[in-house]
Amino acid sequence: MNVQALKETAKALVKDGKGLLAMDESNPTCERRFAALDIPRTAEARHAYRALIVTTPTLNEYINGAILYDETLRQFTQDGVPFTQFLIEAGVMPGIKVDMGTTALAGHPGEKITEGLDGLRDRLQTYAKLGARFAKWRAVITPGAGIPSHGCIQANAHALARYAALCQEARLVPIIEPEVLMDGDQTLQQCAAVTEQVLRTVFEQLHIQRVLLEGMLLKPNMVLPGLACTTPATVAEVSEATVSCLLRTVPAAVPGIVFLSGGQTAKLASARLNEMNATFKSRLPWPLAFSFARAVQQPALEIWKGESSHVHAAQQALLHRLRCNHAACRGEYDPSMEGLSP
Ligand code: 5MM
Repeated sequence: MNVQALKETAKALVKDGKGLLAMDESNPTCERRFAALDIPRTAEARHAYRALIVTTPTLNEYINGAILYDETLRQFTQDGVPFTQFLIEAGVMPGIKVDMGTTALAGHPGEKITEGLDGLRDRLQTYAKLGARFAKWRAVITPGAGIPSHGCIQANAHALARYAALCQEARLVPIIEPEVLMDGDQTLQQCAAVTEQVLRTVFEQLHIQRVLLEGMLLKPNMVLPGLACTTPATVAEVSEATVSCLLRTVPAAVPGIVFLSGGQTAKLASARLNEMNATFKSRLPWPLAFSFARAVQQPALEIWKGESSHVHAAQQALLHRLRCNHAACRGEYDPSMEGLSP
C-alpha cells in the first residue's frame, strides 16, 4: 500500500468543491434506462451515450472523477482515443465499478449481498493498468418489516471492507457505497436509524480489515423518507437528519463524502446537498459532495434519446446539472439557476 499516494488521490477526488460523475451502470441497468426512453438496447447505443458523456467539454470544471463500468473503461472515442486517456487529459480521474452486482442473501428473505470478491485482486491490477485511479463497490440495504437484519448488514459491511483493503493494496482509492434504498414506506426517522446502524457497522469492519481511512471516500445515501411514506420531509429536515447521522458515524479522518442520488429528482438532490453545505459546512470535518448517476444524467438522457443530432443539447443538460451540483457543494445553489437550464 502506498499510503501517501492513496491519501493524495482521495483528497484530489473531492478538492475545490467538486464531485464525481457516476456513469458506471452495468449493461442491464443501462438497458433498463434506455428501454424507458425507447432507445435501442445495443452495444452501439451504449457506446454512443458514454462517448457523449466522456467528450462533454469542461467536465473538469465541476467534477474531479468519473466512475466507469468495465465495458466503458475499455472503450475509445470516435477519434480512437481511449476514454481513460481522454478523461485524464481533460483533468478528470477515471475510476471503475468493481462489484459484480447483487444476489439474494441466503437465509435472509428480501435481502441482498453484493458479489465480486473472487478474483478481485487480479481484476484490480488490470483496471489500474487501464488507467483507473479509484474504484467503487455498492452494497444494497433494503429497509422493510423486520429488515435489514443483523446478518445482512454484517455480511455487506464485511464485503465492503474486504474490497476496500484489496483496492488499497492495488493503490486504488476505494469508494465505499452502502446504499439504504429509498423504496418502501419508512419514515425519515426509520431511515436515519437504519443508515446509522449500517454506517457504524461499515466503519467497524473497515477498522477490522485495516483499511486506511485517509485513503478512501464514503458514498452514502441521504437520510430520506421512503418513496411510499406518507409523511414528507422538508429539505431542511433531510439535511439535518443526514448530517446528524454522518456526524455520529463517520470518522473525521475520512477525506470526503460523496452522496448517491438514489432515485431523487435531479433538482431535489441538488437542493438537499446545497442545504447541508449552506447550513453546516463550517462545522463539518469532511467536504460533502456528489457522486450522482441518475440525478446528473437523467435530463441529458431524456434529451439525447439515441439521436446523434441531440448530442450537443444533451451535453449542455449534463453540464447544467453538474454546474448546479458544484454550486450545491459550496452552498451556493439556488433554484433560480434551474431557469438557465437548456
Ligand atoms: C445507487 O447507484 C449509484 C449511484 O447512482 P444514483 O445517483 O442514480 O443513485 C450508481 O453508481 C450505481 O452503483 C451504478 O449505476 C451501477 O448500478 P448497477 O445497478 O448497474 O450495478
